[in-house]
Amino acid sequence: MSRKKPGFGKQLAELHRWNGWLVVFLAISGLLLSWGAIRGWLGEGRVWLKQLHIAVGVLSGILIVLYAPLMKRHLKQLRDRTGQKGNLSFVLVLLIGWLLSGIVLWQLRHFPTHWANAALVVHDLLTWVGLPYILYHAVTRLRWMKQPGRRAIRTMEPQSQSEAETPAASRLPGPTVPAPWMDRRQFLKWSLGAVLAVTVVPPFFRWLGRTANFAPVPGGMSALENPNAMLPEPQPLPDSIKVVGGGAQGSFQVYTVTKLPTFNSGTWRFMLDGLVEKPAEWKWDRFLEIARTVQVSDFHCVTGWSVYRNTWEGIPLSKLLQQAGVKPEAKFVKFYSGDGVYTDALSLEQANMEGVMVAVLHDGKPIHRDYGGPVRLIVPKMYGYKSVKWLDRIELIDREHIGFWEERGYDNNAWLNGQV
Ligand SMILES: Nc1nc2c(c(=O)[nH]1)N[C@H]1C(S)=C(S)[C@@H](COP(=O)(O)O)O[C@H]1N2
Ligand SMILES: [Mo]
Repeated sequence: MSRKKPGFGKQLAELHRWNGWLVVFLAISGLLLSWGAIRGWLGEGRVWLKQLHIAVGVLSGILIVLYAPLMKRHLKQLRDRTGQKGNLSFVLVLLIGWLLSGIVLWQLRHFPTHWANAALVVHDLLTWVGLPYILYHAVTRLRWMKQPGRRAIRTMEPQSQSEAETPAASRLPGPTVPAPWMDRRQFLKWSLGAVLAVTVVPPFFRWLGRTANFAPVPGGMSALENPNAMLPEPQPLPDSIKVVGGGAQGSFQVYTVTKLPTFNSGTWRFMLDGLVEKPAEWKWDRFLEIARTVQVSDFHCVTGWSVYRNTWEGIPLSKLLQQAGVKPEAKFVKFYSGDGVYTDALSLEQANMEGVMVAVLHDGKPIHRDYGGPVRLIVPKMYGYKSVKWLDRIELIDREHIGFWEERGYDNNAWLNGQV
């Protein structure tokens, strides 16, 4: 210990301090990014926040690299302190796990699609376990908790013993002071633990339930629980009834940038207009008369989650366009959501790709309101933000349209990995 090179301890302390602040920033920005309810509210800020989160993550990676050469010596210093060694290893596993899964999520286009899903599970799991731990570690080590002089209750003990001999006037106010069963520090530790348990454990289990939901849910979501009052119910084709995909694996997140819209079959309309020979508008019952087909496809969101083997039933977009008669000037297809805010677009060529579908049923059931029902777009070869929910209008246009998220920084090229 005495031969310690001057500055080693200081170096470690500096690294620890910087790392602490980076983790604070990463925790706050990460929680904001994963909070579905504020997606729309953050808007463009969300894309910036994500970039910043990535940049700070890279910085923390650099700190790990800087720490690496010091680690051997640090471990030697801690050789008799098992607790601190355990803490150190746990924190390193956390940081490296976050870093590696973060890199996959950042560069998800360059990895197989199921890697992103695994990385997201790891990133989330480490957060649910690691963040409470780090919070606890930080708070219990704050200096004010260690000051013994602040443990005021203990200093009262002798007074209560000598109570009998003391004149009434000089007694402590009130009856005898009971011996404390817990000192201030213990009390704070336990209450902090309780607060963490209450705030972190339930969302963790909800998350676990969602992640573990990799088996088809028997019965799925019934139309009765569906807040959209769309009658008649669409009658599934035999392939939908059979659920040819075997049932979706994974769970959709409920993404929306507005309040969840609700529809009813009395007022709902679907429009196909713009540069077409035969513009059309359908009511719900007429819309259900258009011939549908069934396809099985995976669904991927750029934030990392996927739902595999969805059985979608709907109208192939190419068929709808063919029936409407696309005018030669038309170059792009614009999609409008019934939420009144969200839009996106595809080139005519992309819109005519196989699998692009105006979907009405998922796994043989009407699409639930939360997931874009009664009608949503499905573009299996592209990231989920092209799959406009609550689709109620398709317009043929002659120039490019930049969609909701693309306007806020998402790549207009939404092809899944490996394609351009
Ligand atoms: N109207 C509307 N459509 C939308 C979105 C949205 O916020 N509003 N989010 C998009 C994104 S980024 C994804 S990944 C999928 C999510 O579909 P889900 O909410 O059914 O899981 O919908 C896409 N379509
Ligand atoms: Mo997404």
